[in-house]
Amino acid sequence: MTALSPEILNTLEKQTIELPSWAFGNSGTRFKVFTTPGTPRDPFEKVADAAQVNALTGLAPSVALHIPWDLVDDFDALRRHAEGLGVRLGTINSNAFQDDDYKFGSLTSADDTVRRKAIDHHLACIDVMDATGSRDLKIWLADGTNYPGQDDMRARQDRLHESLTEIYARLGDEQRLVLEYKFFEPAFYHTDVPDWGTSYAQVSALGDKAMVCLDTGHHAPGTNIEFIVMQLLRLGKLGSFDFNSRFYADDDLIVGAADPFQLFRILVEVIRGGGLNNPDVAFMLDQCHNIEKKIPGQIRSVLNVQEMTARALLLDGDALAAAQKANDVLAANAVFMDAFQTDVRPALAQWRESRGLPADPMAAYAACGYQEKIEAERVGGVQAGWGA
Ligand code: AOS
Ligand code: ZN
Ligand code: ZN
Repeated sequence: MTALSPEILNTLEKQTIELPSWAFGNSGTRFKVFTTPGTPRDPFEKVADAAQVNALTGLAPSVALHIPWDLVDDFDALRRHAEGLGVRLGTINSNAFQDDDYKFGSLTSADDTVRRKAIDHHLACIDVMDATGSRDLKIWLADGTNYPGQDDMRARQDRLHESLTEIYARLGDEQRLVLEYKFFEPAFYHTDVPDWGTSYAQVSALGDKAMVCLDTGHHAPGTNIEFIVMQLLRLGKLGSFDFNSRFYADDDLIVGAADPFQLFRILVEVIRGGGLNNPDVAFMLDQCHNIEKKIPGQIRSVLNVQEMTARALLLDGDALAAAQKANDVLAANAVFMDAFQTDVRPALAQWRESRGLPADPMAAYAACGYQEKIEAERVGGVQAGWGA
């Protein structure tokens, strides 16, 4: 069995991954949303499910909320509910994409009334952050156009800057804004924040409290994502990750499921760039479990991140640097692949047990009775996005 050094275990012990509330709701594609027995009926139940993931893995102490999907009358009550279950409320995700008003744009809209509405929504999200104690406001925009000539791309970029400036000004000293980019969907011709460069340009124009959010599913196929990770860390502007995996587009599948090697390569650059366990670089999941059970889906996800982090920490930096210096291409690649191909699962299982956690959190969840309980108790769970 490959041993993990005390130094590596010490690093792994500090790792935290934020869970998205919407991962616990029903979801699907535009063809069909399947319902899953036991699906949460409100944000309190989503938080309770997220707390299960944390209890069994020790990896997920916070839950991201989506507004208005997770709007409640009393955010202080939701905060106390979370804390009572050993988790806290994390990033607040805004939503300027589900109203008819936003058909032609939100923060980029040429219609002042619509743009005002979108800005006000973000200001309201910051009010929520004040109540929940959240640090980050995550902005993902569906803004874009479908046809060449449909709108003036440059004017939209200018209006985006003006809108973000107003939102940024409302942030408290300890709060941040992270701007997520995505190369297409729902807009098919141009998207107003399509790539890391645009996000970087926009957040750089705002100030230190504005950072880039990198969703691993938001790039064209074949993109070298670890290069972007390296560059954003180098520039001090990588604020957060939305982890998931994809085969084709923004599939939002379990992180590490489609391409474990890519996850390894990303984590190598995170470690290289000082982004691991760095509070400036938030690790979050952005996934949907369309056909699998949601709680074990999230457990599998955080374990995948932990496992690949352990493998990346095993990379022999000295041997790699020596091979690189000697321009020994094959030796450098062999050092890299040795770390990737090391099975750390038995060592991680043993380590979990030594910390009072289940050696196999998936099996522990299946045996604990929680799934049966929620399936019996909860009737009429809600779809991710359109719930209470
Ligand atoms: C959309 O594609 C993005 O990944 C966002 O992070 C979005 O807010 C999230 O998927 C919830 O819908
Ligand atoms: Zn995302
Ligand atoms: Zn996405």
